[in-house]
Amino acid sequence: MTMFDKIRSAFKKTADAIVSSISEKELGEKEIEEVLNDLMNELLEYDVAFESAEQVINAIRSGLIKVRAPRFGDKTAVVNSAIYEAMLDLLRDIPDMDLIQDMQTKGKRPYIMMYLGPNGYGKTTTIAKVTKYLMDRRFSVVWAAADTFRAGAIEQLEGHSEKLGVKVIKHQYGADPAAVVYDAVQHAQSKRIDVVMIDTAGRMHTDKNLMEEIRKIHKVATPDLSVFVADAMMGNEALEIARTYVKYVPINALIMTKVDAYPKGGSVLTLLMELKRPILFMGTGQGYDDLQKFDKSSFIKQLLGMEGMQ
Ligand SMILES: Nc1nc2c(ncn2[C@@H]2O[C@H](COP(=O)(O)OP(=O)(O)O)[C@@H](O)[C@H]2O)c(=O)[nH]1
Ligand SMILES: [Mg+2]
Repeated sequence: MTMFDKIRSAFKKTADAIVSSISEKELGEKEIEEVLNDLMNELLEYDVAFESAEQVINAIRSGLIKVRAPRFGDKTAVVNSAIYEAMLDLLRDIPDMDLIQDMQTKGKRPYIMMYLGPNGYGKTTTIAKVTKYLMDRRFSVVWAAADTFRAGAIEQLEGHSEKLGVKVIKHQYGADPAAVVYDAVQHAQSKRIDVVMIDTAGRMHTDKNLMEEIRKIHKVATPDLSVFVADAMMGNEALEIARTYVKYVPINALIMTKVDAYPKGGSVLTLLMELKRPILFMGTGQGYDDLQKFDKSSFIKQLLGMEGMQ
């Protein structure tokens, strides 16, 4: 099982069933409803939230009703492309975002990125991956060890920094994270470093004091991009947590981690649809290069098993 296998098989089953029913006769509403009913159940099983699943079903229904199957020729392609267009249309309000393009548009040096989310979701690992991505493209990066709370957090960051050759700005454990951020930004300014990445302490959304603290760090940091790091395997829990975070700090983008270990696949679609923030990257493993740039069109093709198509 690899990423998205389950949800992909659900979409494939839908397309196959539609194709076989149009080869027998005109595509009737009754057949469509039966097939979509099955799809709905599978989407729910694979972590798509109820409201999102309903929207998907409605979009695909309106797409399929317009399908005129060719008498000869490739019915599968026609059906797949109707589903693809319906899905793309469904996501039209959610922009794609390219990190480097955003850096260039904002034109700020340093460009400040703040990473947010609960413990274990993959913030620190993702910071290392995105840093490698930027360094491979000739940008310089410095890290702010603003997780001064969890034992071992600074050492974990330093472990990555030695391998990648990145400087870490740190204080003692228990120090004010906002002060660490301030120092890191000063450092970047004086050394003309392109990007500051802020590793914040993981916190549960229910901890009001820690959530207030994140608001304060955000105020001092004035990040150009605050990223919520969402563990794909956590499904609806990640969605609820992100919804609370949004009440405290602006979240500009998402990174979905651990999609490699998550065959169900539905939470990526759910977070995208429910939070309406662009997904910058997907984490696809524990290595530094296990990072996939996200765009809606390739994502939908992945879900529909259409990767090879133009
Ligand atoms: N398989 C897989 N594991 C990941 C991915 N991203 C992070 N991890 C693992 O998740 C665990 C927690 O990551 P960490 O960066 O420490 O999370 P943090 O507490 O949010 O900083 C570590 O064991 C990482 O190796 C990913 O994309 N795929
Ligand atoms: Mg961490």
